[in-house]
Amino acid sequence: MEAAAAAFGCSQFPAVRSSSATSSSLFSLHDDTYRKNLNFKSSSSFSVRASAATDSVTLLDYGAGNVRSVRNAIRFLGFDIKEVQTPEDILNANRLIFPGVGAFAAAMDVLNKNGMAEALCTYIENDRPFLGICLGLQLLFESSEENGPVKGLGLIPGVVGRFDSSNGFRVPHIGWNALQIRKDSEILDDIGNHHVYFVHSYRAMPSNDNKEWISSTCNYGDNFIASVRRGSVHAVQFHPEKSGDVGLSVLRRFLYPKSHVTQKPTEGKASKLAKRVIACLDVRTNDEGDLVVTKGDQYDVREHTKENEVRNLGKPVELAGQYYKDGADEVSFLNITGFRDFPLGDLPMLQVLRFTSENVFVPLTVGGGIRDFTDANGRHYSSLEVASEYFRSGADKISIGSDAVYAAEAYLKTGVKTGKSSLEQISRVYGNQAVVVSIDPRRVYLNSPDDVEFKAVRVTNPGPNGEEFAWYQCTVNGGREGRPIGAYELANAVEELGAGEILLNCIDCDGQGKGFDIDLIKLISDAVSIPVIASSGAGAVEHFTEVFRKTNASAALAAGIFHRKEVPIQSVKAHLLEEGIEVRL
Ligand code: 1PR
Repeated sequence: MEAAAAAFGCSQFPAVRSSSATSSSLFSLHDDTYRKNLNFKSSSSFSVRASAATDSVTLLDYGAGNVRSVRNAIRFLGFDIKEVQTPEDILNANRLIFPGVGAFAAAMDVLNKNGMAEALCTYIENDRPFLGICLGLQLLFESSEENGPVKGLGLIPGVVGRFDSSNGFRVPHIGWNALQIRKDSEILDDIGNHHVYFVHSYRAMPSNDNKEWISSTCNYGDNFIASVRRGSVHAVQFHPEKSGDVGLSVLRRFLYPKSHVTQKPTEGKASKLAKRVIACLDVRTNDEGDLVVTKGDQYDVREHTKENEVRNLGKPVELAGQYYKDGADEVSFLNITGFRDFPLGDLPMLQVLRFTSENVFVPLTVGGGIRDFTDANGRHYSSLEVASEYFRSGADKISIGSDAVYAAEAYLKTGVKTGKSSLEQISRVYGNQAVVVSIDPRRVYLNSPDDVEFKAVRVTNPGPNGEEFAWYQCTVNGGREGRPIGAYELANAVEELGAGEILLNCIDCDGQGKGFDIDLIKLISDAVSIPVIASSGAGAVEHFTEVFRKTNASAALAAGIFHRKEVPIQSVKAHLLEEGIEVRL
């Protein structure tokens, strides 16, 4: 099953397999115990629930995936969820939501085996209210090339194929892109001017045979099908449950057809893939045992006082909720002591994810401590189990730091992909779009690029002794240990090993507020064909413009300026917009 679901480039959020070791029973303590320790404020502090539940919606979760975000969004909108247990539950549904997760072949296999494929076809052919999401759209087509060809439900003419990365477009297609509305689609009314969140490597293409179905397209190199509609049957390639207010409004229109539409999305003007602005929360336990958001200077997170306490900049769940409200396109949590603590022993971090994902409807990434681990009792946990628990708790992507460095070093030494590293395993099972590699390099100045075996660049600002070159040495364990590998070599290796995105930090710039390391970001974003997130050093709105103008970064991440409330996310976006850089509003 895991192998079958090996969703390379699969177009969906991570599929989560059950695992006895990480079953939720392992974490049976009640949420309330942790709300207190996390200083968690009730969700009502940053969300307004829709009117009380008047109805239920039937959810087709065929057991291969993590549909926690869809569940959270449905509940947030005031609906109860009925689970599909049998094909009859599909036929008896009032409204059916099908959030496809995992790989096309694995999904079809499950649907065919348990009789649900036939029930789905009957339900849809009878024009019953249906909303397919992501793979839930692709499965309606005749077939897919994903690990295939594999036959789909065959309701819509066409073949689902992979994006072509040869024309310079990064694959997976990750981020907020604009829709071109092709026909009246009820659930998409008014959102043509807005960005919605996509994450996929496969897509269906418009043709004469399927044109009657198409309600919107999206441009990413080619025009692909972003949504279809016929009568009461809708399906979308993007993720409404991760598309903020605009996405919630799509779900609301499906759940409350024609009436009860209380909220229109705000004004916007979208035309292509937007540059993302990401808020990052470095999280750790302070000396009093509370989980706090901290932020260091060049990775030193302790105050320079007599007490030398961990800098406390706020509460993780509250800050994440605030950044969502402020317009962050994604929120990242980095468990910065994860390298020495066992993350599955770190229940508060998992609870942070659970509570955050109930109210934050943009992608959540979590990193820190993702590796194989043997506890004091000799019980072995694989990195897959660690990642699985993060996904199950609400993460959409996981981020690997130290362990990816070791994997890349081994790969470059032997030239052999063992398939055993955490990066390879998680990517194989969950798809590369779910795996970020976080790089923590330190600049090392050189007089000549020939002084080192790693890729060096001519630096914009010479070093302290007039050095004109530098290489970027990767580190592990929160910057504590330098490794014999450069950021350039690491980035290329981890792309080959299955990373879907790179989070590119720079220890020298971290917390300095003097701007991103443009030389480094240009080097890496030109070297790989997966998206690169520029991180470290943002101190003013102009720094974001600079990084997007001068490099091929797909996103820019900041921490300190947001936590210290020096520059709000809205100001960053307003400035980017003024400078002609497309962002999601
Ligand atoms: O090695 O897999 O356990 O992952 C550990 C993760 O924790 C890595 O992603 C690593 O970057 C992060 N980390 C470890 N120690 C620290 C530390 O600060 N002492 N945080 C740390 C690194 C990186 C950023 C930061 C930006 C933006 N933080 O994402 O938030 O540099 O900051 P700025 O805008 O204030 O300049 P593993």
